[in-house]
Order: sequence, then C-alpha cells, then structure tokens
Amino acid sequence: MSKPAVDYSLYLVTDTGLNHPSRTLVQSVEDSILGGVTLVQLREKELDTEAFIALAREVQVVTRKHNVPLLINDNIEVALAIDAEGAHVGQDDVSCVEARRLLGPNKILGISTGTPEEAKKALADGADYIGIGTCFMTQTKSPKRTLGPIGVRTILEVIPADAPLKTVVIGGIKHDNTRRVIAHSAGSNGRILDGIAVVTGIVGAVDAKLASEQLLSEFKAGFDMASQRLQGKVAPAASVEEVLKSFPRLLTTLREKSPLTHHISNYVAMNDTANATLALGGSPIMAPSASEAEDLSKVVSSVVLNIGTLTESFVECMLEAGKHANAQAKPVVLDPVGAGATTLRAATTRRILNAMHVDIIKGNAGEISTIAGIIGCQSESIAMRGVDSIGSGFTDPSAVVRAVAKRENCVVAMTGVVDYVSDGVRTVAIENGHPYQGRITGSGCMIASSIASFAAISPKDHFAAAVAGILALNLAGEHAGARDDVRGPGTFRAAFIDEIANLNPEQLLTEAKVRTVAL
Ligand code: 3NM
Ligand code: MG
Repeated sequence: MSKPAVDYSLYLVTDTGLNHPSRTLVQSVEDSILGGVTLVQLREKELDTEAFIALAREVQVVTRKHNVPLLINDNIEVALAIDAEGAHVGQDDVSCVEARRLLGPNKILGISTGTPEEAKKALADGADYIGIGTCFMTQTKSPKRTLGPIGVRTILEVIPADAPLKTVVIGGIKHDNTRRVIAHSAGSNGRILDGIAVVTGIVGAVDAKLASEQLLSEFKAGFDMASQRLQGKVAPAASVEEVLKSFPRLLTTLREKSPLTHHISNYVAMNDTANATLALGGSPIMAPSASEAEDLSKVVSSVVLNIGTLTESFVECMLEAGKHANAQAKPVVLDPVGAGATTLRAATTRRILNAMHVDIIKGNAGEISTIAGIIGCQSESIAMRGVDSIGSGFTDPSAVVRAVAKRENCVVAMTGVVDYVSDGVRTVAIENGHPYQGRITGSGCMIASSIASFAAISPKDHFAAAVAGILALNLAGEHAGARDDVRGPGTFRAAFIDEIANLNPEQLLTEAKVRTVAL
C-alpha cells in the first residue's frame, strides 16, 4: 500500500483530559470529522500501550468509516499494532529517522518543530510534515516562548517552496485567530501553512462539528488572503498624484465628521496628543483601561497604540483594543516609542504585531529599525545603519520603509528630518516640517494621532492617511516656526497647536513637498 494523500487543512489532535464532558472522545472525533476535520492525531500521554491500542482501535472505526487518516502520537508500537496511517513525534520522543525506519516508507510521519533548525532537520530526516509551534499560549502546553505568526513565518521561510514537506501550525489556534495566523505567517518564499492543528478549540468545544466548520472556513479564508497577497493580486491603489489631490477634501471631511480616536497614549504626550487631535478637527478619547476597550471599539473610528511610559496595564489594554478594532475593521496605528530601548518595549512591540493586524506603523529610524529586526526583515540598508551616519542613519531609508511595509502588509511611516511613507508599493518622501518639532516632546506622538484621525476618514487607503497625517502637522510646524511670537520650544508648542487648527485645507496641496521615491 502506498502512502495515502493527506489534506492537512484541519488537523484534530485529541486530548481526553480536555474533551468536553457531554460526549466521549470517539464522539468528538466523529463530530469533528462531520464538521470538516481532514486528519486526526490520537494523542494520549497518560495511557499505557495496551489501553492506548484499545482506544486507538475505537477511534479507527470512525476515521476509517469517513476515510480520514489517523496518526498516533509518539508511540510507534501503537501505530504499527493498529496499522494506523502514520505517527507524530516530538523533539524529545523517538527520533524522526528511527520513527521512519520503524514505520517504513509508506506511513505518514510528522514532527513538532519550534525553530528553523529543527524544521531543516525534519526535512532532511524525511518527515512528511512538521507541526510548527507553539504559536500562542495555551492551557495544553506551557512553552517558555511562543512563536506568533512572525515566528511561524521565520520557520516557513527556511523550507524551500518546492520541498515536499508540509506544514501545520499548533498552539492556541482558535476560530478568531486562524485567518490572521495563516495570512500573516505566509513567507516571502511563497510558503503558506498547509493547515492548522487544534486540540481545545475542537475537543473542548460545546459543539465539535460547528467548531470544526468555523475553523476550516477561517483556514480557507486565511489561505486565500495569503495566496492573493503573495501573487500580488491586490486591488490597484490610487497613484501618489491622485492621493495628494485628495488631501484638501480629506481634511475638510475630517473637520466635518470629527472622528473619534481611541488613544492608549503615554503619560508624557497624552495632553498634547489630545489637543493636537482636537485642533486638527478630530475627537480624542484617552482610555487606558482594558475593560472598556470592547465598548469603545464600537464607537471609535480609529485607535492609536503608543508604547511610551509602558506599564503592564497599558499592554493589556492595547492587546484588547487591537483585537476589537480588528474585529470591527477600525484602523490601528502603532507608535512603538523607544521600541529598541528596553527588552520590555521590544517584547511588547513583538506581542502587538503578533496579536493583531496593525494598519499603520509610525516610528523614527531607530524604532523602525527595531521592528525590522523583530519581523526578520533583511535588508542591506538596515544592516548598514551606523552610529556615525547622518540623517535617518539608513543608507537608503525608503528601501527600509518599503521592505518593512511589504513584509508586515501594512503602511510604514518613518519620521525624521525627511519623513518616508510606504505601503510596500507606493513610497514617498516628505520634506516639510520645522526643526522645533524635534525640540518639543510628543511631536511624534501627535503625528500618530493625526495619522489616526485621517485613517478614520480614509479607511480604504491608509497610505493616503499616513502621508496626509504627517503633512498636516509638518505644515503646521512650518507655520508656527515662522511666527514672530515664537521664540523657542515653549512658545512653539502653543503656536503649533494654533497652527494645526488654522490649517487651510488647500495648503495641503500648495505647500506640500512630497516626492515619489521610485524603486
Ligand atoms: N503541541 P491547543 S502545542 C499538542 O507546540 C501540542 O508542539 C504543541 O493545544 C507544540 O490547540 C500543543 O488546545 C497543544 O492550544 C495545542
Ligand atoms: Mg507537539
């Protein structure tokens, strides 16, 4: 008998201890298959071989009836005794090579992997698939570190696109994170996960059939998103010229609609960001409590996550606000203040990027550089960033923002003497602004707020929102800096707020020094 063809899309991994008390494990397996499970692994860490074989035979009746392959966790003896379709081994179990020798060439063999090295080894050792994990914290396992979609992507990227090895993700996979995990983990080498492996989300569900249906449909949706993106099949965007022409109208609309932006801001800049938002024509709500994030997500039009003056409760609120904003399709702007300064800030930035879709990232060169490192964005100009360099510190700043935007599938704005914005396809440099902006605290945070107000008005084109948001404040900075009554940073700060309020929408067109940066 030759090796069976396997569909890895929805892979049920069992756990008697987590099985819903309303039914037997065998019933859970059958219900889940009726709901779309394509592959089953019997994982029983507590049973001796004899009891394991007895249970496996019961489960096998169901899997054979529905023609779904059954794999046995860890215990090759059991797999051989019942003539299962294959086995799954962990890094600490029998080796992949030994398992293959025992099983022979025609059985399915999978191995758990948590690092790129383990994945490469699995490929060399003749595994059919790898289980990549742990993706998220889960009660089923308590790893020291979770991968998140970013970590999963790093592993997918070491497997050649044409290698026969299949991949599934495991650990905390639920219907509400599946789509994002699949879409976000897709590698630049064209690798997309072949499936999701789920324990609690199925066996612990009240209705295992319904849970499986939802998981499978979310997997397919995520897979479609990933393949369209990798094939470059995204809706054509407006040209930079068209975007610029839309700015006066955007500011007018912003002032008419006065969109509400949820700010999880820092203590230093909170008052300035609230005032800048008001002066621009928007409406700020400063709300750092996780408990109100869901309610707010229904009424606000955009969200700013600012990691300055970071505390655990801010982090909790940001994760909650981001999750609900994603669910409500409200744009999320991340301001990773000092992301590289401490381990906590870098880890938090990684957590945020793993936990939600960020629509726009706005940071200075150092912060964007840290993010490039977190997401594994290799670029020569990132490596070349040195202490004695000038300006942004990057030899080619536009290449950096483009690379990060492309990899994160979002808009990236890098502020500095010259600001750069890219959505991975369109890239511009903005040469407006005033040196005093760099001499008051919170001016970058105010730009993030401005971008978020514009994003609320331009929900379909976040690139336009980011450019308009930066431009508006830079023009206000120029106007304030030129005023006779401005003698230094203190008077500038007040004048800056005035000039944001005084902006004439047409000035966004007539005074803009925005140039397209060609590839
Ligand atoms: N293996 P749930 S995580 C069995 O990281 C297993 O290799 C993992 O359970 C790995 O779907 C895991 O309930 C448990 O989160 C997954
Ligand atoms: Mg495992």
